[in-house]
Amino acid sequence: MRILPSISGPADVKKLSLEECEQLSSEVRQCIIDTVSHQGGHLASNLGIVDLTIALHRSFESPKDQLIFDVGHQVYAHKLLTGRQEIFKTLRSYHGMSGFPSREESEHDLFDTGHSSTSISMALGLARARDLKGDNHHVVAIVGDGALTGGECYEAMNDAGQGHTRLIVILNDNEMSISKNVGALSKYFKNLRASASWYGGKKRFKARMTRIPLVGKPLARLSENIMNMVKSVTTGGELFEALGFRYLGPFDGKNIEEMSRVFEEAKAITDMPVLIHVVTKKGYGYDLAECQPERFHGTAPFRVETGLKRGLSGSKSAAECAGEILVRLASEDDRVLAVTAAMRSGTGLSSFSQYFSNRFFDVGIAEQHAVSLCAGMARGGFRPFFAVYATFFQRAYDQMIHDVCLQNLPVCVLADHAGLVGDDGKTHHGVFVIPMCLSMPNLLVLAPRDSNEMENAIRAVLKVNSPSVIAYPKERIDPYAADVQGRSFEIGHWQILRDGSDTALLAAGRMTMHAVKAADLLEKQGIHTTVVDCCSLKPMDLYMLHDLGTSGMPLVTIEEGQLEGGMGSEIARLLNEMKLPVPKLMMGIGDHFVTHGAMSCLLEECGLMPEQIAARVLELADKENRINRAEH
Ligand SMILES: Cc1ncc(C[n+]2csc(CCOP(=O)(O)OP(=O)(O)O)c2C)c(N)n1
Repeated sequence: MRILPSISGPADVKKLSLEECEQLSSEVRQCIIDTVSHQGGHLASNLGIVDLTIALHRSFESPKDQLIFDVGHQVYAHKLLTGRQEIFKTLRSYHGMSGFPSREESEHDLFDTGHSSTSISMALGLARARDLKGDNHHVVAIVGDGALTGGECYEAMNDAGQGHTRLIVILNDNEMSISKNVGALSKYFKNLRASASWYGGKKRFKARMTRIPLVGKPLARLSENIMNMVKSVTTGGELFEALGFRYLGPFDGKNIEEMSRVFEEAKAITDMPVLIHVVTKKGYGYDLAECQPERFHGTAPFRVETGLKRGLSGSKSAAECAGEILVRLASEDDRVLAVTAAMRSGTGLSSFSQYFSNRFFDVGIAEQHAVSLCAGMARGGFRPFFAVYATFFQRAYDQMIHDVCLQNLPVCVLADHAGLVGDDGKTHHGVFVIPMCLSMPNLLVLAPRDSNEMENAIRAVLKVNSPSVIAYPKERIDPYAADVQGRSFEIGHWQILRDGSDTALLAAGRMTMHAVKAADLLEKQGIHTTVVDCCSLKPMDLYMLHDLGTSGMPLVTIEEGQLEGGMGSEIARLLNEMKLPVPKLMMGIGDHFVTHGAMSCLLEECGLMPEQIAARVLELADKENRINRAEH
């Protein structure tokens, strides 16, 4: 009999025997494999944490006890055990279940998260709130060894340690971030893990000694004392102890019984925070994911038997194009360096890291550090390129202003996944990057429409001595999105892709091609449209903007980002300064967070599909005509 269907909440998990928990564990894993193979999602991390999640729900009383999963990409088992089995099949689809914790979905999810290394701070906040109110529940942060490369974790531990706050942190150590984990700490965790096999060896040795008649027991005691002395010099959680935590571990993350026992032990420690080190295996239970945890960290739908992706992969992603361009540039210019914050393959830097291993730096999940590091490298005479998803670049807002722009250093941020990203949803859309950057003095902000223009933009910033951000989308991009006559990419210059006299559409990045498609639709309705690629968002092309402003055509701006403080707002501000009419229509994303789902659904929800753009321009043209007729 299957157990999973009978689990409607954590209370049902508590009723199970150990053997039943083990059966539940394989059923949960199977359900995750089946669902992710159809829906796509984070597979390897979720398979690795199943037993730990079951142990958590056996020992703690969620939602009274508060569980906070760092990042939140590994909560599939948690979702399945907290009453969400029915909707699990809709994982990551439009109007379906989120791939991350979601307050809207369940009282067992305390925060909507997707960015790394915040869980210990949030847990400490909850623990302090509990103590101030005189409540008595447990607060538990579950954080990966990758997430623990993020500095905020240490800010939080430093703070928790000083206050002796009662708090449980579980380190879910699978030796992996998305790729192999990096940094000195990953070596430290390796030593701690080595002590796990040491523990196992010690247990087996002691058991064997004890079986020797008469002298066995005293000998076992003596040898244990000696072993403990050796251990205290070689291993232990000194780092965490120095931060004021009690360190327990490492423990086997597949052993539900042992974890349950340790959790009970941790619950009884009330005078200080506790860190429990649990060793898990990414991809556990699905051979292909165990062997290729990086490939299966986040995956598109795939065939379970072969692991191959369903559907054709088509042309290159924008990230892959950027990576190839950087390889070309690095072979021409020794000053070119590449930096990633734990996203080597995601940002297309795998080849670069192989060809130029001494000019490639993976700093861990540390975007703030990455930006300041680039500032230092640029100050030292190099040309660092920091490739980062736009949403994670938000982390480094101040470093970008203070360490890069204020110093006017030639650091280039390749802001990948700019605009909407689809299935990952609200925590991952790169829709704030343009508004964030437009206000930074000295910064060049560029949004090329295709990979050819991307190369031109990257080459252009290498020729100047300024900080820059080059934003491009997640999706695959064409080498030549539009057949353009005339000049190609130049900083501070826009390009006219269609020349019409009725309306002018101003767009950048991916939206440029939506504007071209909308113009083609409008042409069929007899409306002749000018389409301007505003590829240089800062500085803007003031001459062309002036010409457009004086042309008498109604202007329409189209952007795949927040309207507040975005491209359209800036164009309106500049036109207003020129005392010219501001745009008649500004299309983009309003003052809200956009949900998850297929890209086409999200673009449609935001009114940014070519047909929708054309329809709104038609409406505008009708309105303008009526006004003109009334005036004459
Ligand atoms: C600030 C930030 N940067 C980058 C990422 C992308 N990211 C998602 S999961 C992950 C690796 C996390 O590793 P770990 O915490 O060890 O969890 P695991 O997947 O190994 O279980 C990264 C880099 C992110 N979510 N947030």
